[in-house]
Amino acid sequence: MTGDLFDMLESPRDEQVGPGTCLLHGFVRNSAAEILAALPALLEQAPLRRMMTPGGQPMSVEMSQCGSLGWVSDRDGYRYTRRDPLTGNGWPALPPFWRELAGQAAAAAGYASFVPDACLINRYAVGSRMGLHQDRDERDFTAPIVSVSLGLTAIFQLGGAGRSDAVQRLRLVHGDVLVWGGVDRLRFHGVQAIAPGRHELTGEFRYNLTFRKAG
Ligand SMILES: O=C(O)CCC(=O)C(=O)O
Ligand SMILES: [Mn+2]
Repeated sequence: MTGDLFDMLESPRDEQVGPGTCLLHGFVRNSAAEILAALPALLEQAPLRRMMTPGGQPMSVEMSQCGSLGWVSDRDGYRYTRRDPLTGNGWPALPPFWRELAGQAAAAAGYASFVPDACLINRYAVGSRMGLHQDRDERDFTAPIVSVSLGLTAIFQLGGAGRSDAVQRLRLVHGDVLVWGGVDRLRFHGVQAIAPGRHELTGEFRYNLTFRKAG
């Protein structure tokens, strides 16, 4: 059996997990090392930090941003800004090949012409989690969210239109890309506490990149 055929049999196909939600198994697995290699320079310009919730609690996940807009949370609420409040500088530019990969993933999920202007970089240590929320600080909900998983595995909770709707649990492994948009664009979602483990490329962390059209 050739390696390619073996890979095809081993990799599950793209999974339509909701009317507007597609799980692209392993979509960036072969580009993962290259994606991760771009991180240190970005994080040097805009360091990871635990932002405050509007209620004054530090978030569990460490975050940074790149693109012309970056998402910020503090006592004044959630919003996109052109400058990093930590450094006063503009956010680092979105690496062109990240933008291209995000566009390709969106197209594979049925969303043509996706051009993100913001990318949230989330770093989850073991035990970090993200509570159920909607991504609703973007100006235009016609563009999808493209979410790339790297490193340790996550259990992603995909809820419904209401906070207390039942959640579906999706296992997101290194290289998976989850895309949600259309009628699913405002579904609640979150990430369960990351289980202990070690990944050869990311050590004891999970990285998640979410690409958005924010402005
Ligand atoms: O880490 C994930 O898979 C999801 C992250 C997320 O929902 C967000 O950054 O808004
Ligand atoms: Mn989100």
